[in-house]
Amino acid sequence: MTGQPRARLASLAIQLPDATPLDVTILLPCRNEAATVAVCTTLALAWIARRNLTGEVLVVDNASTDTSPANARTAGARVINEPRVGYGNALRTGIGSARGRIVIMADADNTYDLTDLDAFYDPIALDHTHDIVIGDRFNQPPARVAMSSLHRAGNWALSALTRATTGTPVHDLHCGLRSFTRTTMTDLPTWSTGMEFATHMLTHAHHQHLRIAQTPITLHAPANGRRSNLHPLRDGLRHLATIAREALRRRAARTPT
Ligand SMILES: Nc1nc2c(ncn2[C@@H]2O[C@H](COP(=O)(O)OP(=O)(O)O)[C@@H](O)[C@H]2O)c(=O)[nH]1
Ligand SMILES: [Mg+2]
Repeated sequence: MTGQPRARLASLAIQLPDATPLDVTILLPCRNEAATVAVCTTLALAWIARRNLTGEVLVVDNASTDTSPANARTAGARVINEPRVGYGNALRTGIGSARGRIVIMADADNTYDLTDLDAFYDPIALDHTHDIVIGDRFNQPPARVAMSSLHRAGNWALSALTRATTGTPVHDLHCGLRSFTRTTMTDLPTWSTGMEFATHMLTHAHHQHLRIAQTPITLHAPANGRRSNLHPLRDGLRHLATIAREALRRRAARTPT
């Protein structure tokens, strides 16, 4: 080997720590979750270690006014900031920055079980049977689902409407625990900036003929006094607008020109 290529290799090696792809990124959008973001980070890192994977926990903070970013960093997360508020903005930025080949996204409120994420990793990374896995919180008696009747009814109705109008075969369309191959979401159009991102990601996946798996999960109650960032009326309307937009897109794609 001549001196020249060796020098080039050496400079590549210096950049390696940031550029090396990892097996998995656990992506946590976070807005004022100081009480729980550290425990979520710790549990997710423990799962990565137990599975012997290379991975990271990536927290995308959106103008939190509490100590969320510092708590997450102390627990071992990589923390980035997205100045534009919104669940969709945060997740899109996180997907763009993720180093993992597989991305598993969850809430930073410790309502999803991060101790065992096998069902969100294996079908995509090991079995190669699916491209995206979505949790199903309704695969158990309603009394065990830690969700208000209003949220449950809204979720059920919007999920049913999405299935009927866009063909997306998902029971629990708003579940925040999901996984996918990172590259399948990098071309997701950017208009879904808020909670409607949850619907958009899945209609997009269906449109792209991605193989979607659903797996039953348990939703735990949030910490005492925590209020959801979900605004039923505003976010319900945004989901409805997304469904209409995606249904029209499906119709246009089917109509011969
Ligand atoms: N970065 C960021 N995260 C958000 C925003 N809104 C909600 N989140 C986070 O997204 C996740 C889902 O929000 P959450 O309030 O739990 O919604 P719910 O599960 O439907 O009640 C949580 O981890 C929030 O901290 C936002 O505007 N920006
Ligand atoms: Mg939540």
